[in-house]
Amino acid sequence: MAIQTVATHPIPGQRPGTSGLRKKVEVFRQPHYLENFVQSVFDTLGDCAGKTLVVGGDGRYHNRAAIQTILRMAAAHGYAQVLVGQGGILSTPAVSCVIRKRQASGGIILSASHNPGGPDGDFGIKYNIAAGGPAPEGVTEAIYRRSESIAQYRLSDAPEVDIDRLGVTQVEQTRVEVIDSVADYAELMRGLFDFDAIRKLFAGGFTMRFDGMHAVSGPYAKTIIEGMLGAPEGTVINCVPLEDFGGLHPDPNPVNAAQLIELMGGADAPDFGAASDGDGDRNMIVGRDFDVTPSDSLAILAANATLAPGYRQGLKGIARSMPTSRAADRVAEALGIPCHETPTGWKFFGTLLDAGMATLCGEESYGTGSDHIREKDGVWAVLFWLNLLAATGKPVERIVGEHWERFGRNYYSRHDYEAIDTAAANLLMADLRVKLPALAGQVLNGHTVDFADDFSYTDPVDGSTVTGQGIRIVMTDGSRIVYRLSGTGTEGATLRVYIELYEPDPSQHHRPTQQALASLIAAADSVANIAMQTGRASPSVIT
Ligand code: G16
Repeated sequence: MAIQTVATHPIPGQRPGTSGLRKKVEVFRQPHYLENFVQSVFDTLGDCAGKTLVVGGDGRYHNRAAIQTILRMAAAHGYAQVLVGQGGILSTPAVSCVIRKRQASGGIILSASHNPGGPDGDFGIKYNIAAGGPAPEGVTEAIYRRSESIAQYRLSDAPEVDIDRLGVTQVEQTRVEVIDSVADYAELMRGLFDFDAIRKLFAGGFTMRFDGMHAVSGPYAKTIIEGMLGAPEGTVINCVPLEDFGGLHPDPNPVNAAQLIELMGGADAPDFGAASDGDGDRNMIVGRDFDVTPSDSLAILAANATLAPGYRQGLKGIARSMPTSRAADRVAEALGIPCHETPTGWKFFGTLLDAGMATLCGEESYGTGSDHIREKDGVWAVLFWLNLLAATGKPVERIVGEHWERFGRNYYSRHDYEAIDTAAANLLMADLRVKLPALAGQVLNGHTVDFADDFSYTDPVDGSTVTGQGIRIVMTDGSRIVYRLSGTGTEGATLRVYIELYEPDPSQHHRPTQQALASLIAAADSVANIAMQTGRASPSVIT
């Protein structure tokens, strides 16, 4: 074994987005591409000697090859220990859990989350810090700047490590341990939820379908839901992670998880349905012929948190991303706790969780989580719902209906215009910014604008400020229209339009969502000239 130094040159465009660096697989397979980025991470971190690094991914195409490269590079940088998930598999929440439990200095996650996999799909990489969460902006920007001036990288020429076999291999001075992908995470879940009550629920004939979408959560759900909680075999479907996710799009929303939605709408629907995404940090909750919006899910978990043993002592606060509906704000108000509004990106919750200012966090993009780790957590959210169903004995639809009766309903929808021309998307946002000052006081399809701005955020813990985080038009009746460009796409630009309407009247709580939001949807289109500026008559995806 010997450590080699390889000459390289900067490759443009290695700036991490909302959640790490995501590109097409073919981009990542270019010579030096992955190595440059990993070297930039190690250079930014400084001395790695004596430290522990966690490495794992969602099992998508290129995961195994990338892990071997990272192991050789970590060994060349003097890490004392690297912990790798068996088969290269670790869900994003499991990486966060292992970093925290084993006091690692950080971790590298290989995933492009919900983006499609396979040789023609996407790949991604991100660095998580010692607290277990995604590196904050300051760190990701430093990594990017380093990638712009990189001239060499170092790696060992050691042979490949057998990552399918549990155990220890020595690579240079580094102890590489292949660990069980599920064990630490499953143990953490057992401590948070009432497993006895959930076991009784299943023993009593309660039925469920969890769709792993051939992505990373399958093994976690199988071990915990079928194994530890005794749900019958077949409860967890599509549970083997595949390099191309079996051709499915592992984005758990009613559009991409159509198979589950159809099942839940049929005569033989199980009592409860759930799905998770590529890397296991997102979740979708479905009742019989009824899907729960992520914003409502956050609010409902918050309102009922004390039913779960891990949250019995109550919540310190709630945090949600700006475009997420304000349903959680109403719960926070009733509980007398703060509700923080952050930019999109789980990384913005980290400081609030570390400082004990928030216990639960959530995003409209099917992400929910808590201070148990520093990532959003798909299986955790499903177990929380199971705990809630077991404790109340009520079906999903009733729990949600009763929540609306108590707090009012925040009708909510997101319209995505995917893969549009980047210049056109930037122009649309720039034009909107120009219009902002004149919007206050205007009446848009019956909704009076209270204020309109481009969201900026100052972190109350570390004082860091970010600007340009999305345009919001807030109405006096509590409705909102929000526009922002996605930071996770890999093709052109994706415009996201988020529409929210607050309805306090219970007699109006059961209208079709798009119908209830129609006046705001039309206003959103005309204010931004979406059809004209993007050339698209309608959104590509409505959730
Ligand atoms: C990531 C971030 C989330 C964000 C989501 C969508 O999730 O961690 O905080 O809400 O992307 O971001 P965008 O609207 O910019 O596409 P994931 O599950 O993709 O890692």
